[in-house]
Amino acid sequence: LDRQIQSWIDLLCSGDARALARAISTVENRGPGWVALLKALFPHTGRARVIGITGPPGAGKSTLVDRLAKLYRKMKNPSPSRQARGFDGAPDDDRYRVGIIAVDPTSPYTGGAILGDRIRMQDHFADPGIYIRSMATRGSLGGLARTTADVTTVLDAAGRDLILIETVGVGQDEIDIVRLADITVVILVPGMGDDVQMIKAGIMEIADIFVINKSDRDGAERVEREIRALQMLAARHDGWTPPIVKTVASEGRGVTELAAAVAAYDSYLEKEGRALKKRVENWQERLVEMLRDVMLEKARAHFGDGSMARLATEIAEHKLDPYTVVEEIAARVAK
Ligand SMILES: Nc1nc2c(ncn2[C@@H]2O[C@H](COP(=O)(O)OP(=O)(O)OP(=O)(O)O)[C@@H](O)[C@H]2O)c(=O)[nH]1
Ligand SMILES: [Mg+2]
Repeated sequence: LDRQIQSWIDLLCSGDARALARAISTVENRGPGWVALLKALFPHTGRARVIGITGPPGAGKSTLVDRLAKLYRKMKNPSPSRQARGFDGAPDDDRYRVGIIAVDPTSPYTGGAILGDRIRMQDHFADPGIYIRSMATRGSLGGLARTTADVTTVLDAAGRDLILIETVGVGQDEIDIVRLADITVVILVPGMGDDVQMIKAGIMEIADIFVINKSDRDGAERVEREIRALQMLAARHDGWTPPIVKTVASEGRGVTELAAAVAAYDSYLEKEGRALKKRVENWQERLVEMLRDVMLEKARAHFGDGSMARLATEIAEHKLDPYTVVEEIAARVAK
């Protein structure tokens, strides 16, 4: 099995798209050997920049991600991680290679592989330098945020220099997902009304860059003023003031400016070890989650799902107290 995994990984690291797809499926479905695979892949990771892109439904996230990916494909990567290794037969190996994870997507991309079997046959005409994966599985086995993190690991190992993660910015899952990003872009649009309240609540504080998309519509200035007002109220601890970039994604306007803002934040991160610090914070949270998963799984294996229900019944009927139950389960799992 070890040798099998090794040759699989060699294929994957050389940029083979089929090996990549298989690895992602294995990780996503928690299929046989998924932990062994991630363990083996981890040493090959840490090079990719992960960019989280979030915002309300229909804000133009997919359109913008698509434009951004195509722009990066035209840009020379100053430090290509796998020089001249022949990437899927693509001659432009010195360009950025992009991976896109679309979480719960509703609209398709045109850049690389496209969502859904219906249009998957277009793969042949697409740029192998853009790999797109959709994750539409709510309540996925590992939890959406953790699965997304693991898929990011796979893409990183596969030599994707930039990984763009699109999520609809609504729930805790989405906030967790953008937390695993190095750079978080929050997209707003004019005329959101009450949505701004939602944005204020959680998303506001995670934005490294703001985008006002659909700036061809009335009200872009007003959104900009609102963001500035909120920024005055709550300055970031690290001293970074998130820039505001106006875009019209459907026409490709402002995309170069967005890439410049990303680059600016990237160099800011590189200073004073900020990137590392952020990753330490991310890992601290992820470690706790991973531990919780493993412990829970052990507890479940020990008792079986049915006995959890039985214990719950006995607690509800006050025949048992929950504190003792948890103590006993923990003691058994620890053995
Ligand atoms: N007027 C205008 N329309 C845009 C702009 N950007 C995107 N759109 C349109 O807005 C619609 C939604 O765009 P998507 O890119 O699918 O938006 P999304 O945020 O990915 O949507 P969900 O994934 O469903 O949340 C599409 O019809 C786009 O063509 C823009 O800058 N101006
Ligand atoms: Mg979308």
